[in-house]
Amino acid sequence: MAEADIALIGLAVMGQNLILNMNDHGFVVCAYNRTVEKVDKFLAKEAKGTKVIGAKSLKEMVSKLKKPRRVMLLVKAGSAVDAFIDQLIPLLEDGDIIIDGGNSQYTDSQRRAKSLEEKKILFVGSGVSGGEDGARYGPSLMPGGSEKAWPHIKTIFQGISAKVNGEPCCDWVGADGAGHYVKMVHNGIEYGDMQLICEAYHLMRDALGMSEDEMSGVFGEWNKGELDSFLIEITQNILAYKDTDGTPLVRKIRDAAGQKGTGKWTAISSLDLGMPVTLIGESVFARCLSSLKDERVTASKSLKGPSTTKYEGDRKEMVEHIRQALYASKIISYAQGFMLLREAAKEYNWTLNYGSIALMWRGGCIIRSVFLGNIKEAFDKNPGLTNLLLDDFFKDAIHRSQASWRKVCAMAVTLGIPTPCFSTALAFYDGYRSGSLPANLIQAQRDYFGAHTYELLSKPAQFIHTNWTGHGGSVSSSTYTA
Ligand code: 2AM
Repeated sequence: MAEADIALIGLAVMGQNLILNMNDHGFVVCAYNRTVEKVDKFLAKEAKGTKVIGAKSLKEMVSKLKKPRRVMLLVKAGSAVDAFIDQLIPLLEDGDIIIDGGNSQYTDSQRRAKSLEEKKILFVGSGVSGGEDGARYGPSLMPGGSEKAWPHIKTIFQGISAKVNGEPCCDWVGADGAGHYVKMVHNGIEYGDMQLICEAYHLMRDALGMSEDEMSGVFGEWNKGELDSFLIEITQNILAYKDTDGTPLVRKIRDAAGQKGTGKWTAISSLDLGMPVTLIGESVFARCLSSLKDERVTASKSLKGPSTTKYEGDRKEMVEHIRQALYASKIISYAQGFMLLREAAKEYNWTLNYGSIALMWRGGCIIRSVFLGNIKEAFDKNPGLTNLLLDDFFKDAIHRSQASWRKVCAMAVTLGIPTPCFSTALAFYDGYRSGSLPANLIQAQRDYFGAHTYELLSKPAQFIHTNWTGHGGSVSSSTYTA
């Protein structure tokens, strides 16, 4: 009997929690897993007393679904997704929907959407963020793909997603891989936010000599203002957390950061599209540098820095400067993230609604913050906004905080404490607001050694070659574009 609203394949914790979330919202879910025993286990334990049903084969699962059939995959990204899609195709009919809610690369979603649409099956690649808790009680959902699928999944998706002031943190993102692309940029921004918090922590710890409890208090204060966000909140809690011996646990954790790749993908995409998303790039490299722990320990014994890392001025004032530096850098990071989204939309023919993307990130996900509400307002006010920095709210905020931001970067450089993201954000800001950069000299150098030509300020779009040395030819290189 066709009784289930949706099937969900993949009973790891994210899948299980999404099923229970859907059940809470009145949807009947049919659960399936490659290792079929997990279905019975789930029904007998976590899903006991719910309306969730199970299936022992894909055929049985499909037979239990209302039409058009909705099948959501929450399995390991990569070949497992393709394997399930291949098995599902012969079991599905025209207009049925396959949703991939895993951590897939957007390029895979682009490929899958195209090949499934050729088979008249609708494909949705959806970003799902918020971790286990989000999946259970309200994730941020970023669905993209075959737009015809949206009316059939909208009620379920917006029903189970996080809400902010009653508005769902889920909306249609765009065609083919747009959902997974937006999720990827979300993760890149998450890398940046985390690194910015770490730089603030590093300065407070090493330059200001603050204890974990003191720093926890500072993050608690920051969380009451414009930096109010999930990541600041958990940082407050982490710093306050004591190990069994009463000392802060964070102090004992090896300072070598792991990564799963989504930050790196964002950086790669920004290089591919020629967008200066410098803060996310630096945050990925900061993790890479941290993971060279043994090399760093060796180097620390021979490479000298300034004689002290201690700041001698007013600590309380400097804490406020650091807060402002963090806020300004965060504005730059999001401005860069949205620059990347805009360029990707152009490249891949997506119609992205930037205000609605900000709302999707406003709740449910790891980067959720009050700040994203301000971004949504900026795009609501002006959907054609070319850069977040040009919005009055953010422009004023940067103007207010930039003196502090410069002080913090100067202090970090003087004391030899690395702040790659604070610093790159400031360098970007100063570059972006420069009508004149020294790239005229780069053009001259390129023309000098490679006859790559240049344009004159007075004659843009006319490419000229100069014979700089008096020898060599006056023939320009027109094919060399590296
Ligand atoms: P399993 O329980 O049978 O291992 C997270 O790992 C989820 O992805 C699990 O539901 C897991 O199924 C599934 N999974 C991982 N690799 C898979 C593969 N190659 N084929 C099918 N499912 C896979």
